[in-house]
Formats: sequence, C-alpha cells, structure tokens
Amino acid sequence: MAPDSETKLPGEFNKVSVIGLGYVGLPTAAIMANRGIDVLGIDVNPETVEIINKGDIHIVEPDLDILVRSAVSSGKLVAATTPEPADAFIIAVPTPFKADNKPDLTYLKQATQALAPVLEKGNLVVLESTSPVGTTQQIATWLSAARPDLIFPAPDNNDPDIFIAHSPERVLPGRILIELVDNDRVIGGLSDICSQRARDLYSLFVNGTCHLTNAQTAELVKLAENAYRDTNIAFANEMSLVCDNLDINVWEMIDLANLHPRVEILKPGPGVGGHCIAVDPWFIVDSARDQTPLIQASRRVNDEKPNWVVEQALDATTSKSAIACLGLAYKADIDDLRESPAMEIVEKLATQHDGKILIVEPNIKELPSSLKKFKNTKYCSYDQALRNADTIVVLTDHREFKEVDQSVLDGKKIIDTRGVWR
Ligand code: SAJ
Repeated sequence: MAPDSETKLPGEFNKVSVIGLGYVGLPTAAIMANRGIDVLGIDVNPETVEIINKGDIHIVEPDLDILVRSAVSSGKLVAATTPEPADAFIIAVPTPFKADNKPDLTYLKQATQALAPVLEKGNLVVLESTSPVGTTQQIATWLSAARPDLIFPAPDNNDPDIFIAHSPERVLPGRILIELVDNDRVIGGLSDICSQRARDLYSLFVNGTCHLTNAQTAELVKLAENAYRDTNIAFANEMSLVCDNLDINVWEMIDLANLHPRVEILKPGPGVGGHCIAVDPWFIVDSARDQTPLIQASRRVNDEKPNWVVEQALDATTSKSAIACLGLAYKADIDDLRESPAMEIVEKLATQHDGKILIVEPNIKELPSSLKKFKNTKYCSYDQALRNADTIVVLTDHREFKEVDQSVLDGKKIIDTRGVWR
C-alpha cells in the first residue's frame, strides 16, 4: 500500500538526527552533513557536545577531524544534548553487556525514550547499534508505549506512521570513513516499507549495495559476523599456545600454513578487545545458550589469553626489575581502550609485580585512572621504556613500535604478543 499524503516521500530526508556521537555516530553524522543534509547530533555528554560544536573531535580516527571541522563550519552539523524533531533518527549508542554476559540495553532504552516526544508522523527510526535479536521490535514496543497516538510498523501493516529498521554498523575502527561509504549494508525493517525507507536514507551517502531483509535477520547477521571473527581469532590464539608448548615459532607456522589456497589463519594476540568482538558473541549465546558451544569456547579461549601473557611476563622477570608494556589500545593505531586485553594485562602486572611497570601508549596523553592508581605504574616514552625495562611486553602493534633499535633490545626478555619484531 502506498504511504498516505501526509507521509513524507522517500528521499525527503532534509534533517537527520544521529543519537550517540561516538565512534560510529559522529563519523556518520559528519559524512551526512558533508553531503548537504542538516544533521543534529545528540549526545548525553555535554562535554562531547561542546567539543563537537567547536569543530573538534573527542576520539581518534583518521581524517575525522577534517570532516567534522568542515561539517560544523558549514553549519550543517550541530550537536545538542536533547533531541529535536527530524525526518529520520539514527540510533548509535553503546550496547554493552553486564557482568553476567547478558546484554545491557539501558543506553538504548534511554535514547529511545528521549526521542519519543519529538517523533512525528512519517519519521524513520534506524537502529545502528549492534543488538540482540529482537531489539528492533523492542524499540517499536518502547516507542508505541510512549506514543500511543502514532501507528507503529507491523508485518501486516505497510502503512505505519513511523518506519523502524535495523541497519547494523559494520565499520572497522581505523578505516571508518572509508568503510561507512564503501561497505555494503544490511537493512532489516520491521516491515518491507520500513526497509525501503531506510534504504532511501542510506542511499544518500553509501556507495555499497544495501541488502534488504527483515529486522531479526539483520540483527543476527551482524552478531554472526563478529562471532565468526572471534572464533577465527580464538583458533589463532590456541595455536600460539600450542606453538609455545612445542617451541615452534607461531608466526612462521601461520605464514607457511596460509600458503595453502584454502587456509587463512588470523593473527594471535594478547586477547580480543574492543566493544564489538569481545561482546557481541555473548548476545548470540544469551538467546541460544544450548546451541552455541563453539562460540562460548572461543570466547573463553580469547578471554584466557591475557592471563597467559601475564604469566609469561612474570616468569621472565625478577621481582624488582621493570617491565615495559607497549600499547594499551585494543588494536593498532587507535586510542580505544574499551575491553582492551592490554589494559587487563597491565592492571594484573601492576597488582602482581613489585617492580615498575613502564607503560607506553602514543595515542593517549596520560594514563587512565584505573592504571594511575597503582604506585608502580609510570607513563613513559617509547625510548625511555625500552631503555629502562628488563622485560618488554608488546601488547599493541602501533606503527610507532615497528621502528626499533635492535641493540637496545639486547639482553632483554621480550614477549611480543603481536609479532611486531618477529
Ligand atoms: N585481533 C586479533 N587477531 C586478528 C584480528 C584481530 O587478535 O587477526 C584482535 C584485535 O587486536 C582486537 C580484536 O581482535 O583486539 C578486534 O579487532 P578487529 O580489528 O577484528 O575488529 P573491531 O572490533 O575493531 O571491529 C569489528 C569488525 N568486525 C569484523 O571484522 C567482523 C567491524 O567490521 C565491526 O563493524 C566492528 O567489529 C563492530 O563495531 O561491530
């Protein structure tokens, strides 16, 4: 059925609101604003809003500073703490998990409740946050409780007042601005017309293909992508333990195995971090515990790896000597410390080792408070740490660490979890 005359026609997205101005929301807002759309970015943190309205950024991501500056100076991107009416709302708030590995939808519920009062007939609401299966429907339920005056989508109603879809973000930190535009998107609406409206929105700035499906499938696609990667990394991490036990160089072994045309082993590391791969597999487990022994085992393998690194470092070091820890971010060339195995390792070393822990992280200006609180931790330059430590633990493969004067490493114990100096 065609939308009624009051419903805005596809393509009429003159003003878009992006709720949550983090690693996904801010780049999305800036890209759309640079395409000429009026974008209102919403974030609950007043400091974030202030920084963005000055044309600055609060996160590290290549070229994002240039894009945000241009969007703000042209007046197309404005940030605020409370939502205002718009043609479409993109929700990109965190969906973490709780201590018991259950999804925590608190931020999502708060964002949904904040936007409910400003919703108008014809609006599109897109959930971009990675979410457990059923969350897009949950948003419709929350919104319809807050706005009984509006008709929300149902599979048998192709003429709702509000269109709701899930289009999970799939961008890789470090390449966000490229992947936001070039990657294909999966779009799952609560009904066909919802999917089509969401595709109309993304077509304004996405060069990749938009693949339409239903909301539940889109939710599981995103979770499956990250669980697949987690499982593959777990295999690499398991191999690193096997190699250590058998005194085999894991990097050489993987390089040689990968010469096979159908083998592509990923890289072992100190564990798996970030707010996505270390979290999202649990969303599948939570909805299908008995069907997911492999996913659960992979999570356990990856979660155990930091403990192994700590043991290696403590075994290599006499009690009073200094340990250098290179990198805190969860992966190379970014500043993101969320769920970082490096943070866990450094915290455990600071607790269990009497000597100094010399910490190098080129992408932050000072140690986070969770590390500052230890008497034996010290924020150091790369050079200082290499010279003053007896044991060096490489935790992140930042580009700065690839340059090394081999003579400085002579006689030191090296635990290179990333194979930077292999
Ligand atoms: N890692 C390894 N070995 C590898 C690859 C990664 O140990 O061979 C580690 C990294 O060091 C890091 C963690 O895994 O600690 C995750 O890093 P990542 O680069 O694999 O992924 P993320 O978390 O930065 O981004 C992922 C991406 N998902 C997939 O590649 C399937 C991205 O496309 C998603 O958009 C993102 O999660 C997300 O937001 O969900």
